[in-house]
Amino acid sequence: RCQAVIFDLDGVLTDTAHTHYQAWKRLADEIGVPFDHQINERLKGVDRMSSLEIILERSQRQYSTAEKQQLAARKNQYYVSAISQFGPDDLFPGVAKLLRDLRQAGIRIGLASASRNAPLLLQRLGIAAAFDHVADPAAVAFPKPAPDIFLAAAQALAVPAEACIGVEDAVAGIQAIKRAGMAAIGIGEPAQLVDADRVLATIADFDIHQLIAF
Ligand code: B16
Ligand code: MG
Repeated sequence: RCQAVIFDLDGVLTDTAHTHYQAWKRLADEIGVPFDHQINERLKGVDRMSSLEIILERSQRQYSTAEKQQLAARKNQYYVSAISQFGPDDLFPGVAKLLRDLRQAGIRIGLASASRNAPLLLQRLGIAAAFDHVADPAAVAFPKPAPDIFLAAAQALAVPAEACIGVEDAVAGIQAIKRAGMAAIGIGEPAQLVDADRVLATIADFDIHQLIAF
């Protein structure tokens, strides 16, 4: 029986999947590298430097480690300035109620985002206090699709993995949840998120009574 729900952030609680896309797109345009929504699918849930490596696969030239760090920092500036404008209205519909309902039902609530900007974003969205634990992506050995960040969240919540539900919009994230031994709810397209135990079109479709018995 479910004792904890561990959420991904970008693309699950708010539409930052698109904000990340716009920041990468601006950088890619500036350095003349082709980048589109199809390549962007591979970036979802993937950490910042690995995302840059995927984008640079199509680059005509080689970049040094120092140059790559500068490119990643530039993208992050674009991203941070965009999310600084975010507020509670940028939560996907149904998120605030879902977090309240879970708390009322005694379910522990965790966050397993790959984003180093997650604490800032939770503050801007006004939901920082709703989480019993926010896992630190800098503190885990391996990023998604490794299970580490979901396992770290479960451990901090003191809930066994098999009693956790993970919620993700990314292929890499669903893999991480399954490897952690948790039930996986996908948000998005069933054709894309084939390894999920169930796929919902949006987070507003999350029916807590149906899913707690999962
Ligand atoms: P940052 P999630 C992930 O967040 C995003 O999906 C991914 O596109 C992004 O590259 C990654 O965070 C790192 O973000 O550059 O802010 O550290 O989906 O795991 O919440
Ligand atoms: Mg995501």
